[in-house]
Amino acid sequence: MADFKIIIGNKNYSSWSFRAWLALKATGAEFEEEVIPLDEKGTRDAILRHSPSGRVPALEHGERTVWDSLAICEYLAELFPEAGLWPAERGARAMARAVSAEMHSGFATLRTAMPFNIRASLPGKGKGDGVQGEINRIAAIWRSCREAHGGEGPYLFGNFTAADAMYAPIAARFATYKVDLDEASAAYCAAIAAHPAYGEWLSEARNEPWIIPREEI
Ligand SMILES: N[C@@H](CCC(=O)N[C@@H](CS)C(=O)NCC(=O)O)C(=O)O
Repeated sequence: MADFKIIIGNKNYSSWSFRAWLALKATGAEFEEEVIPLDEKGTRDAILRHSPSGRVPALEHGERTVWDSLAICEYLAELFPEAGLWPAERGARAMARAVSAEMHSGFATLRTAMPFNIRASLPGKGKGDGVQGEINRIAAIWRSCREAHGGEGPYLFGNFTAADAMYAPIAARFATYKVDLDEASAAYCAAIAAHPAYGEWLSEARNEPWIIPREEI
């Protein structure tokens, strides 16, 4: 039996689950996963059996449960320092934490206007008030991380880190809504799209049977 179990929502719709799952994949640890279909009659009780917040993702490690995507990234970074979930250099690490926290606490306008939906193709949709400003801020974050710390690697801080796990679902949203991006941001999205774990999640998302009508715009 694997040491870890991650409790997640539908792969097609749950962007917070995607973040924690990517971080867990980056550790190379074996894990089990349980998908709890969201927005069904029994969803809340099913989640509460694992996660006291009533939200997914949650990570079970023996008797311990860690909930919330960013807390899971921090927990895994402590357990698996060799996975490099945070950059080794202090300045880069501070920036990686800052941009991850900015993602975790922000971009509500974009996330509402452009629901996470892997299967959908909605070019040009989801452009409400304030959305372009948030897209611009995300692109600026990506450019500044890459310029300051990208080095030889294709990700925000060169190698794949928790910051990439936090922003990968944004790259997926930009693909769903075919958002126009500057060259550097488009190259970053292409690097994320080529990441094997990202591809694995997307293909599993496409094969899920559940449809959540309120997430379909
Ligand atoms: N801040 C939390 C947000 C988690 C969250 O909102 N998860 C959604 C799914 S993406 C959820 O569990 N919703 C509960 C529900 O739909 O019943 C995190 O980063 O993990």
